[in-house]
Amino acid sequence: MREIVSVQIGQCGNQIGEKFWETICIDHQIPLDGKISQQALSDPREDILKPRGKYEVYFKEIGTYGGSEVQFVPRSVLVDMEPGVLDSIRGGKLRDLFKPDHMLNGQDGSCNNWAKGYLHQGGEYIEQTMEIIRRECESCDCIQAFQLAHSVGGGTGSGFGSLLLCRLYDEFPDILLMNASVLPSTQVSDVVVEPYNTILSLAYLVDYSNGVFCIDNEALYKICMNKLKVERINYINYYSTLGGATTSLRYPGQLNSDVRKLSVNMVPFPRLHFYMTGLSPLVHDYVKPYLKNDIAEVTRDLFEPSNMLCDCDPRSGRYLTFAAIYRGQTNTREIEETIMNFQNKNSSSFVEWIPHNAKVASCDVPLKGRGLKATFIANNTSIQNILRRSRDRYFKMMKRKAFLHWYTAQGMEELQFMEAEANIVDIISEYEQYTHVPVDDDIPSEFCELEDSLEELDSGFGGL
Ligand SMILES: Nc1nc2c(ncn2[C@@H]2O[C@H](COP(=O)(O)OP(=O)(O)OP(=O)(O)O)[C@@H](O)[C@H]2O)c(=O)[nH]1
Ligand SMILES: [Mg+2]
Repeated sequence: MREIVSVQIGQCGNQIGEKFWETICIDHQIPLDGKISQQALSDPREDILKPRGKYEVYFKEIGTYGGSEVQFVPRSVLVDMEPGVLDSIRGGKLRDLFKPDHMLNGQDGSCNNWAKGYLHQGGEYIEQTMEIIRRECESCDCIQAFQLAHSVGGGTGSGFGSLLLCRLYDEFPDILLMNASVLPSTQVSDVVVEPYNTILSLAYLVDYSNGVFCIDNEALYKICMNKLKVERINYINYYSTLGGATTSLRYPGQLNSDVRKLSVNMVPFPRLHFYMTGLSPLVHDYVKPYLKNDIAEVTRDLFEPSNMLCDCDPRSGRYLTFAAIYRGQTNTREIEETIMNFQNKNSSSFVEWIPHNAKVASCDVPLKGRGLKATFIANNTSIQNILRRSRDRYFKMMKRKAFLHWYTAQGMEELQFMEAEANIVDIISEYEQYTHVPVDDDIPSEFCELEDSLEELDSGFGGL
């Protein structure tokens, strides 16, 4: 079995994480308290509710006292530097699901300060967190990935999240590191120093993560206000992105894939691993009866800018690679043909130097109560617009060094800000480079030299 260990950090990480686990329980038919009686598990009747699919990816089974029940425990660690959010999880719908000693909270918080989350609070809690993670890994058969959920705008998710990412990278170099990272929007946030936290955190994501599933609050806000007419941005669940990406690991499908294969196929250059994610269908309930919900319609919507969880238009950039993962009754040939037609009609949107840049996976088991649904994961160069937006906001404050004293007081040096910013500027220009330059014009010089020397050799033989 190839397991995934989830870590959720800070307020945002834990709030979106709680929703994630609720949905994954529903998807695998595991009750929200994680308990199923032995009798129900051994009952051969189809109508008895039992876990379905490869739930072991996200859950481990523990027999409870007396052996009459089995407890399904999420492979999850919950960390926050303040007690509020974890307390509300302890008293909420999932109060009996998580292992109590996997919920670690401090009292003081990181005060929206990356430096506090990384240096001060980080130093205090990192060893305990790593110890829980090590134990969790020991209980796995063959762990495939870590999945980290956090925001980059606060102090804990960004600062402690960066430290943890770095430690996991050092200690588990063979295990994939996937981040579900929430990027800030001025529409839904009151954190003034967010631009600093974001740039510092993004620089770590560039260097240490293997894949960042970007969840942009700016896009969530627009989708919720304009499309779904709801006010809570958490209405859109991050299950849709990582749950989609891990579908093939959790259910047998027509075309198989797993997160490592996905990563190999999605990332042509190691630093360019910021994914734009999208969903289809993504409509208000009153529109649903008017949908055909067939492959053609779901696929068409999948490429729509308004279905992306990132506020950037994929048409303003080019697709390096992308993956489409379908849930529900599908036909692989039809999916492939539909996608190929779209690519042929919009060929300028796809880089021509990666000939097979689409990865498609499908799973016949639908999400409970849903029709056909698809998740889109794209490595599109327009993601640079989000990075640019973050950098511009950072630059305005940094020009006057506003609020910088909060960071230097924690022991940070200005140089660290400069280095992080330079890293982001570099990655923006790397994405920019692949937006415009046709690669034919850009043949590396060593190839040109090789061609010249072959020609010389040719003419030398001619003279003999
Ligand atoms: N999408 C989404 N964004 C959230 C949520 N909660 C907070 N955020 C965003 O996260 C950023 C603030 O980070 P938090 O996660 O609250 O901060 P934290 O990691 O707990 O760090 P500190 O509280 O500063 O120690 C802002 O950009 C918020 O808009 C949530 O439940 N969903
Ligand atoms: Mg917090």
